[in-house]
Amino acid sequence: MQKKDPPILVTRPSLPPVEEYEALVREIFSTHYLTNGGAQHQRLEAALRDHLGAQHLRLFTNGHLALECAISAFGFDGGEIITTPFTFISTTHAIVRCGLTPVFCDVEPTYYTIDTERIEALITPRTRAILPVHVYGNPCDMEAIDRVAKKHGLPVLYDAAHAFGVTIHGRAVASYGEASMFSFHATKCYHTIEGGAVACRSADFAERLNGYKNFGLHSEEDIREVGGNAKMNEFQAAMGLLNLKYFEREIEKRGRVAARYRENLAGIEGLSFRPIPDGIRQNYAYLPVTFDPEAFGRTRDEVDKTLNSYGVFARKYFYPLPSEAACYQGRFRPEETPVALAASRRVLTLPMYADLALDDVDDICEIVASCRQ
Ligand code: T4K
Repeated sequence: MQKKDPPILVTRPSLPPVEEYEALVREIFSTHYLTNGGAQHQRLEAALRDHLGAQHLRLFTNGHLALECAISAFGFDGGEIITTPFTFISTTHAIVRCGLTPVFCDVEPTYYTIDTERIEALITPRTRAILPVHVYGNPCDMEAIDRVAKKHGLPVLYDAAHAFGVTIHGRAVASYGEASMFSFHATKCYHTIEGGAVACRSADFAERLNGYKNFGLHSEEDIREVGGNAKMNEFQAAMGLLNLKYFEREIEKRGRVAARYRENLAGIEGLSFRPIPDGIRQNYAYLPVTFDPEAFGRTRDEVDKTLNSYGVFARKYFYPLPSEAACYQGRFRPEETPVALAASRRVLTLPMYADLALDDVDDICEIVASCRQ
């Protein structure tokens, strides 16, 4: 097989028709209102609140700052947050940068989401909240998390960066917990170039989010929080409005790509996909494949290198674990979360995007299958 030129990357953002974006940009130009809650921003905030089934929703300039603002809005004065290490470094950094200590709970081996059986043992008088992650768009066991949280009077803040549009038996993920953070980064299945949102239950919490993302300002003379600047601008919001219009088509196309991968790679010993749970409406945000080196005969890293030699660039999301990151050296014990540690060595997220040609998927699968020994 020929080397892919141009190379195939792990993702490629979808874009709306340029004329439609131009039309919205013209509106922005005509008003000279560029940021700080302009017309496009207000439209998008309302549209996403409805789309995500949230009671309240606030937009942000990116998902990471949305997460930091959400943690800040709880008003904790130090303490611990129970979370998982099988996530993008952003989750851990947000907790640390807000002055709290992450306590890592291991993940369960099927979906790599928080192992709800292990949460209770980690709760101490210093625990302030639980921060689970919907990994690759697979939702956590939110009913079980809810039970533990209620029993101990702890709030739950979900990192739903990967879970835009995911529903469980028709119920939106944003309707669980106190709040959920969504990322709208260019690499996500729904994007606003850079961007994010926090969906939340209470109007007071939403009001505090307004403060944290805008210097604590609630009016010119009313400064309530030590807030920063994390506001989404009008050009981002315009992109968001259009991508929302085309979201169903995006999911349909991604679904076809995912189905082709599953079909082509079915039944190969040592290679597995995450099962699709009953009642889940997936968003096909990522295409994670787990390689068991014993049964497959090759390691994940060897498969990755082989793909690279054909011009295909997958990603090792999430390796290294945040608990192993150089900036946290000596602070955490990755070996205490063995399931997450093993997953970080075995999972490769293969190229996944709406316009990935099915012929290219076939080629990628052929390369992967040929690695087996
Ligand atoms: N929590 C979780 C669980 C997350 O996964 C993330 C972000 C966050 C919180 C924080 O949300 P944000 O603050 O980002 O909204 C990417 C994304 O930057 C990041 O959003 C994402 N998770 C993470 C999993 O992946 P990188 O460093 O791997 O991205 P990069 O630049 O290497 O891009 C990946 C591939 O996509 C490359 O092959 C190039 C291609 N690409 C990328 C961009 C930006 C394009 O083709 N076009 C583009 O515009 O982090």
